[in-house]
Amino acid sequence: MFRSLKFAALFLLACLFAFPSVALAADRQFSLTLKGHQFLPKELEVPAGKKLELKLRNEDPTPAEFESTSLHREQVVVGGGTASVFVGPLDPGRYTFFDDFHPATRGALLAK
Ligand SMILES: [Cu+2]
Repeated sequence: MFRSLKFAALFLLACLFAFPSVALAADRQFSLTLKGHQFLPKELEVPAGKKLELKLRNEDPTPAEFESTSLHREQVVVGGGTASVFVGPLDPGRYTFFDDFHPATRGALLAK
């Protein structure tokens, strides 16, 4: 299939860059948007017992900090930017989070 081992090695290397091993399967990725200092959705249902990636998107022009005491996570998201937070495996339950820069902005993960 490959003309040389060298080509095969380059191909494998290209694949590694295209699909970094840290990425989780699509069914483990969940999007959380900040807009008008509100979390969308306000409550996000996720599967319990699995490692998850929360993909944060801040559509406000000001920076935000996703923070959760129960999840032990803290992640700054610049204005107009994105960031990921990895959580879990979680026990079933409700895990609240907030924007530490705008503490009235609150939401929760519902692990089922
Ligand atoms: Cu903080």
